[in-house]
Amino acid sequence: EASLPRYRLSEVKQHDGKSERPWVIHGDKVYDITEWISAHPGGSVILRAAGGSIEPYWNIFAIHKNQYVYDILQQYLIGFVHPADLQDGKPPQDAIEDPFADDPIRHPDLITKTVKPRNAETPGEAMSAQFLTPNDLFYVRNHMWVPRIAEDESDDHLLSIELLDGSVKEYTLRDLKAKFPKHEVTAVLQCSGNRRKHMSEGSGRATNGLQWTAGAISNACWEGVLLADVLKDAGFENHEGMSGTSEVKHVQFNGMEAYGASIPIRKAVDPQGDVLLAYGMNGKPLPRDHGYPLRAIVPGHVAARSVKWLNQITLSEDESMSQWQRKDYKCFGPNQTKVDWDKAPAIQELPVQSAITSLKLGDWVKKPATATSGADAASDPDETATTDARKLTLSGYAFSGGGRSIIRVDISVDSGKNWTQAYLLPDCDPKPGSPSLCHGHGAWTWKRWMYKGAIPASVFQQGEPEMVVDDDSVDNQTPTAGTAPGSRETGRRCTTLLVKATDEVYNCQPESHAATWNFRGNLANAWHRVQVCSEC
Ligand code: MTE
Ligand code: MO
Repeated sequence: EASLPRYRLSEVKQHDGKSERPWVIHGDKVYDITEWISAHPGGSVILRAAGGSIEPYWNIFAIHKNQYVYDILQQYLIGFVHPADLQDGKPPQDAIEDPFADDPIRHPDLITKTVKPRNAETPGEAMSAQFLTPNDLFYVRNHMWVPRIAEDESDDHLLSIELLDGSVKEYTLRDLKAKFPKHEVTAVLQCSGNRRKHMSEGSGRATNGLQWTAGAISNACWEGVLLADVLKDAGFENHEGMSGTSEVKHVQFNGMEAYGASIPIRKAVDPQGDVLLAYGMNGKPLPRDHGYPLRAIVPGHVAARSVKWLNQITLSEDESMSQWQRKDYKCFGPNQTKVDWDKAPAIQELPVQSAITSLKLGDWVKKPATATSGADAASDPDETATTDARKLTLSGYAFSGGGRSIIRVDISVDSGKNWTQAYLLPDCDPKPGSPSLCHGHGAWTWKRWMYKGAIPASVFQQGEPEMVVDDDSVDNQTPTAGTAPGSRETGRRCTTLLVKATDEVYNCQPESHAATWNFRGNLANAWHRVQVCSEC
């Protein structure tokens, strides 16, 4: 080893992803990875690191921090970094490229969870205010950096489709737009980790993963071509393999930065499934964060399957080999923490979900206020027994996977003793000039709801509520706590507001997170609880 040459960083830099012999640095060592590229499990994405240090990439793909990976790399050692370019035995920090340096600028109102990679929630009021989430307020979930495709090159963006027999068809984005009819589908994307923080706090048990509140969900109108049309053109017969020995069971999607996932073929070719290869979002080109220039949109399924920066589709008997298909997005029982990943199916269709995204406590009113739009609020038995009540306006979303529509949203202002129904808002955005609405074959969109009513004074309980509540995702517009007129008692009095939704096949949400707790914190969909307090 000692006899190996020393290379200046400037020389290493010339061996970038475009050179004939790409090199990478790890520590003070230089490797020629030319031979590794075809065998690298993550594919040619390793070229992203070529010409510089591989460490920032390995920090993203934690899988590399394994001895066997170092052993592989060791085979490709060709020399060392020149001592003149080393500080404390390593290339200086500013010589190491930041994989995220080219990420786009984001809207300041997004609620940032992590900066590198970018993960950010849609603010509560943006979810309540519009049926279609504006592009720059749509939640962002990136596992890696954002690939860059120049605007004038986006029509040349290449999608390759590999059939079961190994043959490959290629389409540029220009081909897709020219060859296939344009379709518009309005669909929600919801991350499998939406409300994970509620699960952690509500169950009192920590979960692995980003601690999202209720904002890892958004709704947009997507424009693109139908995956089913493209697969047919590429030579896939819907009934292929029925008589043969092999059969296509999954459609694997790959993104340019090495993210991958798959969906069952049944969903991909379902004429009512509305799976898109999308290039537009709310009447504009896809923003970079959301997959520019091309992404899959799989309505009704967990958003992890809607692969962004899509450049490769593979028809296969098997699911995608990626960790996002084989691990990560699966659920186990509350007692199961050391698991055999293969024993659980990958999450596809989503369960029923709802959340409060905006809350406004109004004035105390002398007479019990009856609901103006909460359908059954007037029959609330508690209300007739009180003399004072505090006005309340709530809004939020409800959604169910698989195209199942929401039939009812139930609200309780007294921790679940009494229930009433929220008003389900019409889907269109009434503002003139807003993007035209587009509909698919299923209920792929969220249902926004509104509740206007009042909380009887008797409902506010002294002391802390027994339940841990989830309220930090809610846009709480109550300026300061008010005072119940005529009350002689003092102290903090609280109640818990609840929302739960039911879908068209009568699926409903679990009462507690404890019952559906899973160590990865996936599919947190227990009743959303928000505590409100008044000083009396
Ligand atoms: N596709 C690629 N290429 N890379 C990613 O990191 N994240 C997935 C999915 N598709 C991801 C991806 C996950 S987990 C989610 S929740 C959605 O994209 C988020 O889509 P959005 O950022 O447009 O909201
Ligand atoms: Mo996700």
